[in-house]
Amino acid sequence: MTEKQFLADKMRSGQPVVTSWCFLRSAMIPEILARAGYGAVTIDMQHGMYDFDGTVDAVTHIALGGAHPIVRIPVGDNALAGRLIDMGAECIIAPMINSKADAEAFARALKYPPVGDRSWSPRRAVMLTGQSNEEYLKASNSQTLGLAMIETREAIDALDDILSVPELDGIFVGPSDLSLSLSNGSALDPNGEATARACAEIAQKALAAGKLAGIFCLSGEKVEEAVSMGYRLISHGIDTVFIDSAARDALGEVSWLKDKVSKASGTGY
Ligand code: 3PY
Ligand code: MG
Repeated sequence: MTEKQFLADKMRSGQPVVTSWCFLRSAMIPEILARAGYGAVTIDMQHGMYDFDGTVDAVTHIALGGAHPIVRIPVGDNALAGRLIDMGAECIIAPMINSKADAEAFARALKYPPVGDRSWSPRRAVMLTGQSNEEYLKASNSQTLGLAMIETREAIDALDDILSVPELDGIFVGPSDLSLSLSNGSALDPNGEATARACAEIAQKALAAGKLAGIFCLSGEKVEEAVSMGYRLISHGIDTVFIDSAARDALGEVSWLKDKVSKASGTGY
C-alpha cells in the first residue's frame, strides 16, 4: 500500500495544491468539489455560514471525496483551531495575524509538546488518518499545518518577526483585506499592481525563512502568477460563485428566459 500523502508532504515537496473555498453550510458541496478534482477544500468559518458541527461533517466528507480538508477559523479562535485539528482538518488558516504574539499563540495551539501546547485527544483525526495513537503523536506536528494570514499593513511590518516563530508552518495571504489595508480603506483591489507587488514580497520572505506560502486567488491567471511567486497552496473557486454562474448558464439556455437572467450578483469575494 502506498503511504498516505498529507497536504504538508505535498506542499513541502514543492507541489502546488489548489483548494476550492466553501461558505455554504453543507457537507455535500465540499465533497462534490473534492470529487471534481480539487486537491483540497477549505471550509470558511470566518466569513462563511459554518458552525462547528457543520464543519466537522464537511471535513469528513472532504476526506471521503479524496481531498485534503482545510478550515479557516474566525479571528483569534485558537481553541477552535485545536478542536478542528482533532476533528481531522489537515490545515488551519488563521485570519488577521498581525504580530509575533498572534502567530505564536496560534501556532502553539496546533503542536504537541515540546513544540507547542496542544492538548491530547485526536479521536476523529486518528480515524481519518488510519494511524494508531502512537503513530499520530509522532507524526502530527509535521503532518498538520498552521498557516497565519498576512492581510494587513501591520502584518507586513511585523512579517520578519512572524516568520521567526519556529512553531509556525507558513503564511497565507488574503489579497482583499491586504488591498483594503494598504490603501487605508479606500480601495478593494485584490488583483491590483500594488497588491501583487506585496504578494511577491511576502512569498519571497516566507520562502527565505523556510516557511510554506499560500494565497487566496480570484482568477486562473492569478493562480499561475502565485505559483511562479512560490506559493504552494492556492485557493481558486468559491461554492457560491459556482452555483450562481451555473444557475445563470442554465437559465440562459432557455430561449425565452435568456434576457431575464439577473445581472446582479452577491456571490463574488
Ligand atoms: C482576503 O482576501 O482578505 C481573504 O481573507 C481571502 O480569503
Ligand atoms: Mg481576509
